[in-house]
Amino acid sequence: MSDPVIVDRQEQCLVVTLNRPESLNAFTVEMHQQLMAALNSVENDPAIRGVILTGAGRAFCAGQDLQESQEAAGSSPDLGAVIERYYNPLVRRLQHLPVPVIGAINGVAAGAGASLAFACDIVIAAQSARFIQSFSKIGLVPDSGATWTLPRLVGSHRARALTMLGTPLDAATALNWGLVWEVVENDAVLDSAKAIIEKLSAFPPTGLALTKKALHAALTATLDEQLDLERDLQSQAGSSPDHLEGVRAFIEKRAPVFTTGNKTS
Ligand code: T3D
Repeated sequence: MSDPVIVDRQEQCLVVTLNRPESLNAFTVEMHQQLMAALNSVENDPAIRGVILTGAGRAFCAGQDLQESQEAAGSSPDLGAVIERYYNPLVRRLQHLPVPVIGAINGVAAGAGASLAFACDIVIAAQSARFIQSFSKIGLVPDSGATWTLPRLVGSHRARALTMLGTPLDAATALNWGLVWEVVENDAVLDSAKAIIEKLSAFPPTGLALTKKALHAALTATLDEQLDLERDLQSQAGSSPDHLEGVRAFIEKRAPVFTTGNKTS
């Protein structure tokens, strides 16, 4: 049997592919474990400048594997415990990774699969992508951060309709509503994501990592808190060798040579 997650290091980019196409890449425990191990590996490899998350076959991810859930149902599992053990750490991991995570949404993203897409830093969608908050249809509440990300991305009322009705949102509407950065031809989604990481790899990583941190904090901070945070992060960014090199290169009208890896501390 093939691995439920394929990890492919391509130069400075880590391509992580959810690989259970026969069940639309639905999450099993094994898949969670392999995905987390892949994301953890980024911390130990300062040369990695970005992660691409995508799916094998025609789907991105159909959320929790309901077959596996049903098999476990005999022992009446507490779904809150499943969330605590697997889904919440995953969303936190993505948020706190020091490199940008690009969601290459190659097809349908349903349940926690859609929530996972919303948790990525930049989302590229194939024309065939659909985002479905399927939880209501099976009597669950949206999880993996969707009740937090979705209202912030599309506004409270659209978030309510999407989560309560479970209506599939097509790629064009998702673009229009600000859920995705770009919609591309189906077979171009991975290359578009790689092109973004290639572009980002030319920039100093510390600044990008701190930008990610600032934007995340902004979602819950007051303006005063955010101004203070920007000051502190700018102190950190401004004292990095890459900032000095960037300014020097600009003044000397030459290409910069950045030397820092993806660590921020
Ligand atoms: O532990 C916990 O439960 C707590 C955590 C919850 C987090 C969650 O994510 S809950 C939400 C779970 N996900 C869903 O409810 C989505 C279920 N899937 C669908 O609604 C549909 O499959 C899609 C809308 C995503 C796609 O529809 P369609 O018509 O394109 O494909 P299909 O025919 O329904 O699915 C193709 C195959 O994938 C099919 O298998 P088969 O018949 O060919 O052998 C189907 O059973 C399988 N599949 C799709 N989604 C799942 C799945 N198998 C297991 N789990 C799935 N989530």
